[in-house]
Amino acid sequence: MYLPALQNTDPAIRDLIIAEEKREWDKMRLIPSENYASAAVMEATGSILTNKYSEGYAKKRYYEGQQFVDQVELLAIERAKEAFGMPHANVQPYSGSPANMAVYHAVLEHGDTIMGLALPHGGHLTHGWKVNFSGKTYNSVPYELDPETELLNYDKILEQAKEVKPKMIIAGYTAYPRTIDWQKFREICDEVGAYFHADTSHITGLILGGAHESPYPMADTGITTSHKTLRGPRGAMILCKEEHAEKIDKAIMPGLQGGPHNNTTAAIAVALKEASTPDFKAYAAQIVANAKALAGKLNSHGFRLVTGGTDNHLILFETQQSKGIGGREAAKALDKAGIVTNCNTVPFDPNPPFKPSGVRIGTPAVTSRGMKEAEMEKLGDWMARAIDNVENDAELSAIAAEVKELCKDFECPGINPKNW
Ligand code: DSN
Repeated sequence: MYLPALQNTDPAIRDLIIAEEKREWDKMRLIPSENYASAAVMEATGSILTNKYSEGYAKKRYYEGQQFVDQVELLAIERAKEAFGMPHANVQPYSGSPANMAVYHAVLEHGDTIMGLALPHGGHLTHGWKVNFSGKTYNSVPYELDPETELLNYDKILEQAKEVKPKMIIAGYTAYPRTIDWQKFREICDEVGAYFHADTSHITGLILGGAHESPYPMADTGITTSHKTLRGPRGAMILCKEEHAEKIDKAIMPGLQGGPHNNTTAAIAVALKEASTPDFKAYAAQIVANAKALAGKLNSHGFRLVTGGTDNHLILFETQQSKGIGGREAAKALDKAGIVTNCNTVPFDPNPPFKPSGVRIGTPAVTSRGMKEAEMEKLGDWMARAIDNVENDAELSAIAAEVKELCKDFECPGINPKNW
């Protein structure tokens, strides 16, 4: 019997977990922020470390009984410092949003001017979007992508920064398919006297695997979630220069959070260990190779790709003008066809975020299953077929059956179908 204690206590939840495991096994998961955590990461996440309260930091806790939890946290910190090459790491943030909040709280005053990429252009909510705390607490003056190329225009960002004199510039995105020139951001920040804050959440796995340049040690501060390309648990880390360390630690605890989630901290340590292996390097390179192959295939089917392609794990493609199908409609049809994506605005989208013109996809999860370029070719064909048949449920079900058949040959880390 699989999950026997749950079967005894709460069979409804057990059934839903197994149903989700089957969904994750049977479908091509292309949401670029999702992945498969390894069995080792899952064991740490599900461990008894969840039982312990540890407000404070190693050797300076408020409660007793920290003999082992201190070691877990110190190990995670050491691995984070070494992986990113930064002098200070805080591994306690519950996720990316509180991590960003803590950094702003530590180095900014309320009302200070910040510049992050506008949300509809691929920025994150917490990079100064108006409905978010970051846009309400700080004077957010977002930068945008170049209307011609849909790329970051570093000259324009510098021009804007000289005009608005931000205290912080934020780089790192959720829907930008190209590499980021961190050195350019360092130079812009130096020229206007701003802090350079990097949010590498989406691309941390690529950075640690050598498939994207690192913003460190150039950035003053940085955050990353731990569950995207990094493939760890749902959590986050903050990296920073020594001069910000004390303020950032205080901003997390007691400023924003109580006890850290020690089971997550342990799983972050495991993920960082996994990320230091040659296998992880190969995985990072394959993510990019797969994204390029899939992008090429979609392009050949007549989809307009934002920026014309990809250099990382992510592809943003336009469906409204390319095919006369809205992004949401396309994403729903793809889901019925066993291909899980999310609808997304494209830069300068004439349509609102709830009815955007594009679809965002990424290759981290399918790459974790061992899929390669040949599978991406098939995937691109299925996607085009599904979007050509958004109202044809029989055709979408037929594609889903083909997808499921292919998925049978590719194991999902952390899931064992023999358990069912
Ligand atoms: N929700 C994440 C993403 O999908 O990119 C960002 O926080």
